Amino acid sequence: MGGHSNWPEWIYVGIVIALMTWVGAEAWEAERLVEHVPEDAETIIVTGQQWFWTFEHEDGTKEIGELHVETGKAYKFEIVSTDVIHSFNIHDYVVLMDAVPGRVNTVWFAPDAPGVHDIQCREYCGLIHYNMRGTLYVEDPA
Ligand SMILES: [Cu+2]
Repeated sequence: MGGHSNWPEWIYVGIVIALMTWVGAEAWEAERLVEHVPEDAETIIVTGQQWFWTFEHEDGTKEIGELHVETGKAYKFEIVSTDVIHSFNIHDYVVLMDAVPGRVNTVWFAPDAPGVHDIQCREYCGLIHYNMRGTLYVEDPA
């Protein structure tokens, strides 16, 4: 045993472990926030088909090609397809989820300000794919 001390190395190891724990916890929290659908979210069934989107609200109201939602609420999209693979995209709200035949994909969002936004299909799905668009209307509650 020379006069060598290990404590600088142990401090270094401790700092590395603390940093890795912190980065891991941050990533886990971000993941949880993105994945966790709020309890009170309203469900909207989104159906993709060649070449339009249909939206069905919880009360049974259906909209084709346009979707009306309110600020201050959270919405869970249950996304399905009746034919080929589409991809539901609200670019302004960073909503992007595939619509796959035979399964239900979910994604949620909570619009915060009134406005009008584009909805589009992000997966080439046939001849008129380019026209598979819709409009999102975010309105303040009446
Ligand atoms: Cu499509």
